[in-house]
Amino acid sequence: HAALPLVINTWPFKNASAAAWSALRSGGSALDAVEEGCARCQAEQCDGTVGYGGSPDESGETTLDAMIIDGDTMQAGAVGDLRRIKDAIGVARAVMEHTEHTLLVGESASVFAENMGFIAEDLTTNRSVNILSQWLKGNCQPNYRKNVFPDPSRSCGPYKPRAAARPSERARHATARSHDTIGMVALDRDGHAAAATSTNGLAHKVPGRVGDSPIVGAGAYADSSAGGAAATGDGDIMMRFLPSFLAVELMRAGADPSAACEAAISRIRRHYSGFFGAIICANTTGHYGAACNKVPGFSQFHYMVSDSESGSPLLKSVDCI
Ligand code: SD4
Repeated sequence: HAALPLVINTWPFKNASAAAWSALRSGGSALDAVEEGCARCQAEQCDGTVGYGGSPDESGETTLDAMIIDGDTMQAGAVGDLRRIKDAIGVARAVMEHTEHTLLVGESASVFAENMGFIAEDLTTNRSVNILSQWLKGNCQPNYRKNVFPDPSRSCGPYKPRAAARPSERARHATARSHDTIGMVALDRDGHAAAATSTNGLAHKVPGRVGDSPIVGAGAYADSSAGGAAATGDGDIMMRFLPSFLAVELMRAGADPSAACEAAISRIRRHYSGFFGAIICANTTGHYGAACNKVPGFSQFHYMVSDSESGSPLLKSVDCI
């Protein structure tokens, strides 16, 4: 199925695939394509897990992580814990193009964005207020503090430190499974690669938490001499293994994309058999693949591909290993 140009992205985010595809077809670079694809998801609030108004942290604020990498020049830009700015992928690209840095975080990233002309606005919506208030009421999912125990006077909400107790890993994964991130890889007609991610992370995260998505080699990676990859899932675990970097390096060494994706998942599984996660991979000849870790409630992963054979976004799925 080698048919360049090609766009591949995590989850069934069809309009994002279409946006990236039309950027490529109208002569845009792979870099433009992944930015436009992620921007579409941010504007549409894909699954409530990309863009504003989703996954409020413990304090109720939605904060964004995003990254973009150019596999030709190996330039990259990223933002973590970005506040009050909707277009996280646009800010990531501005970091790449207008600074010598790779990653800006938190309030300072927002100030940078405002200085670059991005509009500051509240990212809260009725939906995110509702998610927070359900959580505070006790109709909640676990939070992300280790070695802590809920205030006994309420069954959830902000947690009090207490020694030697921790939320179960199982509960943590059940929460993570409802969260998706857009991760996208594009290859132009000549096999030039780019990758990008955009997410609002995990609901009820500890304020300041930054996931895998804006970390080069973790959330995504691209190198035009080998290919690209992007990951989704429990970023706190996945970022310890640089799965996107690993998959690209395995493709460089000759692995086919499916095998490279599976190996990246297997590496994490050696330590965290119950982790929630998936990865997509494409090599410079336009072959692609995906893999996911099979856990209760997650046995198949859906992703989108647009290539010159299909000419439009196609929904693909892979059985988890
Ligand atoms: C994160 N990796 O912030 C993201 C969330 C995600 O499917 O992809 N969930 O950890």
